[in-house]
Amino acid sequence: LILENELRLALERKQFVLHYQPQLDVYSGEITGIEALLRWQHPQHGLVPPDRFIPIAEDSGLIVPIGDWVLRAACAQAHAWRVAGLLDAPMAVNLSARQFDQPDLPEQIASVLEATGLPATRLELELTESLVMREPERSSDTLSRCKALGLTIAIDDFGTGYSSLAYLRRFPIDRLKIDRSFIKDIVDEPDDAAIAQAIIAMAHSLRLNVVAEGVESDAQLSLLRQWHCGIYQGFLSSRPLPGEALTALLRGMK
Ligand code: G
Ligand code: G
Ligand code: MN
Ligand code: NA
Repeated sequence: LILENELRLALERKQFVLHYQPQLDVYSGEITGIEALLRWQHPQHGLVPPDRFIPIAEDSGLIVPIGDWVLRAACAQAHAWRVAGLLDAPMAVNLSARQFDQPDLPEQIASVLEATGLPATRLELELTESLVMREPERSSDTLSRCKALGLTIAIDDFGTGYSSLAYLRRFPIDRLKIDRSFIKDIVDEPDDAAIAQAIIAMAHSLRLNVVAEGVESDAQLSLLRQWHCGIYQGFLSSRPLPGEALTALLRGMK
């Protein structure tokens, strides 16, 4: 059982870490982006995954200072890879509802970008479909203010919420991330293949780019290529890795 107070201490004691998962071009294999994923390095329990503590962080409001730490750490890492000449692709950060609802979110982000030196064009925000659909008008306004800074906006876990793509398209968004649950069985289940293919085609016709999540096999990747899904992410290419491990990988690619 994780208590709110433990989370507060974890933040004070700097026990949060980010792992990073590459996003790749389906054709060239080139790294086109990185997603930052939060973990808690617990002194007794080891590495705790976010599902175990983010709900508590959200309920308690602690997700706001934790999220601020995530944003700073991810931007600082992206800037470090840029100046080292290792990677110049955008860093994607997941935002929770509480963070998204902060009235001064765009100003907070602008100040993190300024402090870390990362250009706004190298930061992407991932927001789930259900998050932005809670209050569509308000979301649209917040997203416009973020876009005005130069950020990229991705809709995460796409397909699991209740929005229609046409409705969502009225938001100033750049890309869709097709939820892993739709990608999982595309090789064996014709219905899943049809759904994935339809999402990709519709996204293209609305000029959104598409990322397939949770790609684990070459057979899945080959279908995604066939369907012109531009970008993929998943264990096939890499698990989320600690910063140092990804730095080593990027050095090895030079
Ligand atoms: O990395 P993993 O597959 O365990 O992530 C599980 C869930 O936690 C995903 O839904 C992911 O979006 C979410 N998550 C990971 N890192 C963060 C973060 O920094 N902030 C928020 N709000 N959610 C995150
Ligand atoms: O909800 P979000 O898309 O942010 O969650 C990303 C989560 O998916 C992370 O926790 C990450 O560890 C996990 N993940 C990434 N790639 C794969 C994969 O290929 N297979 C599985 N099972 N999980 C993955
Ligand atoms: Mn995500
Ligand atoms: Na997702």
